[in-house]
Amino acid sequence: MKEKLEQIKLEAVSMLEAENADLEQIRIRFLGKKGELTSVLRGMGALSAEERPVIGALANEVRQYIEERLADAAVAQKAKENEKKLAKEKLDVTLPGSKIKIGKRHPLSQVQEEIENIFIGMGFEIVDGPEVEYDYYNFTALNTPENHPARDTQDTFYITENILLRSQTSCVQARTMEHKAPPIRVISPGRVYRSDAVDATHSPMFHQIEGLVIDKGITMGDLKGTLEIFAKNMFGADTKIRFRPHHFPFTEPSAEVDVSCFVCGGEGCRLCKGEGWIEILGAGMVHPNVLRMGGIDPEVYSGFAFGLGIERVVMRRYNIDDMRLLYENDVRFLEQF
Ligand code: 2U9
Repeated sequence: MKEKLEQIKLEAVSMLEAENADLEQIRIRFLGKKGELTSVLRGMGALSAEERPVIGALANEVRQYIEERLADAAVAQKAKENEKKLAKEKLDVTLPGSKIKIGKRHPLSQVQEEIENIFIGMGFEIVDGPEVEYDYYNFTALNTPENHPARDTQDTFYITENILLRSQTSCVQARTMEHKAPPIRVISPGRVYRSDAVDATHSPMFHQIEGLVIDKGITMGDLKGTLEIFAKNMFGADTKIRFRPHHFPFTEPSAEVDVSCFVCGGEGCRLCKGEGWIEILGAGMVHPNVLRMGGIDPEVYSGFAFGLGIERVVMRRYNIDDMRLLYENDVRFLEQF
């Protein structure tokens, strides 16, 4: 029996040393209920009283030995597995990385933000409103008569008889007057829609920024001063502005506002077509009817308003001769700005 136990021990060791040994199978074969060691212990009844404790002790020793070697083998196998896994997951940090293309903001967004920052610097707040608007806020509240050509379905996109796509952002300011008491100092940037065919200078959707200031004692001098500061910040410290009389239903008096050409400084060049001036803005003193409809007493308060098309500024500044380029999203064009 002693020899049998030694044989079991040797056999177990040799199996454990084999590559990829199946440890569970070895455990069952030698230590399991029907295993070889168990069957030796069962046969101990046939031994003499002197032999029994000797063989019993040896059997326990062999069992303990096999158990320990099984545990060692399990640790070794796990370590080998981990090593293999790590080798597989090894990262070559010296490999060149794949270049990430970083985009940038669209020139329309860049210029819009630049204009916003100039007015924020002068204490203006940015206000936002719906692009789908009632004709009341787009026209009526802005003193636009029922028969005005801008109300024509040829010029404005109507959704129903009294709901439309806003044709100017002035409606946001008309709404502001209703819920905010003066002093009011706001600008409203955003998309506007007009029923125009697409060509080099027209698009049925474009971007505007309009401004509104209402307080006691506001004069045309405040309007001129504000727009002059804007023009100098936007186009350069030497920029001058010029007002030409015009007509808008929502302002009286109204003016078109030119800035001195930022390429030639007023001498006359290709950009300003020899004029020395570039038309950029529309402006005027808020019509008393507009104040009244906004719930503001024109006997107490006065105000000025102005508006500009962002596309026009971008096109002039970067000498872009076709507006469609701004909407095509061709990266070769956009990455230049
Ligand atoms: C209220 C009262 C008056 C906003 C104004 C203009 C003049 C103007 C155009 C310039 C080019 C729009 O993009 S464009 O076609 N805008 O000339 N806008 S005064 O007047 C207002 C606004 C709100 C309550």
